[in-house]
Order: sequence, then C-alpha cells, then structure tokens
Amino acid sequence: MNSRSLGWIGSRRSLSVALVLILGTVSAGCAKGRGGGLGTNYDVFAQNFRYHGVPSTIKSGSFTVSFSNHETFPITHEMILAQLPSGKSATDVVTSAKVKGCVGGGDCESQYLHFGEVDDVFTGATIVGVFNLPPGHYFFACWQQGTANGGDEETGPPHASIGMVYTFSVTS
Ligand SMILES: [Cu+2]
Repeated sequence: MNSRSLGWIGSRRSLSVALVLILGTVSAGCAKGRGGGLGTNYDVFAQNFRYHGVPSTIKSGSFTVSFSNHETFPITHEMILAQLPSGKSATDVVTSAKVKGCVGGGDCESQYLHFGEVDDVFTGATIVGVFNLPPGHYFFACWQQGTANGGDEETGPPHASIGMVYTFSVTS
C-alpha cells in the first residue's frame, strides 16, 4: 500500500463530512425530491437492532441514504444493500444469517447479489451512501456482530440473524 492510499484512508472522515456538505448544496439547488443529481435523500437510523425510516417503495434511479446510529450503547451497524432473491422474504434472510458460523463478509452474506453499502457506522455517527437501483426487490441487512453489552464483535450473532433486515421494492 502506498502513502497515497494511506492518506485517503486517513481522510475518510473528512471525506464524509465534505460529501454531506455537497449533498446539502445539491438538495438546496434541486427541485424537491426528483430530477437530477443524487435524487431523494432518506434519513434512516438504527435503533434496537432495527432500521427506521426506510420507505417500503423507492423510485428507480439515484437516491441517497443518510444513515445514523441511534443506539444508546457503543456498537457498529451497517446497511448492506442486496437483491432479494426471487420468492424470498425478510424472514428467509434472517434465517440464512442464523446458520452456524455465519460471519459478516462470509458465505452467509456473500451469497447475495450486492448493490452497495453504508459500512461501519458507530453509535452517534451518520454516514451518507449513494445508491442507484433498477426496479426490483431488495433488502438492507447488517451482519455486524457486536452486542448491546459490549460483547465480542467477532463471535456475537450477526445482527441480521436477530432481525436487522429490511426489505423494500424499487419501482420504475
Ligand atoms: Cu448492526
């Protein structure tokens, strides 16, 4: 790894802040919700191992998600976006995360077709993700494994296995 990429990692936080500022400017300059740019922004938050604020239907094209972690204890959440396989439901995704040995990034997560993510959002933080989806059925899930009592981030249950899965549709 060269110094340039290390520098980029070091500036991730300021990059996020800069992106938020840009988004603010874009939404102020755009017609409400539709049209050009990055599309509609959805303010989503995680609380009690659930997503709040994601609509059940989103129009195809670009949109942004400002994802905040509102837990009252220190923990990392994420929003991994994947296609919901045909005929499957949120319950099936939850069940698939209960398989013994399921870890974030492992077989239980990578079996799905991914469309982006908002990763590593610690308690109190907000990170913005930009997505662009064709019509279809999708879900957000969190495979992080920290626990409410500060438990191990590598041996706790994937949050998807305790219900941190949200399905939605994208329409044309
Ligand atoms: Cu989580």
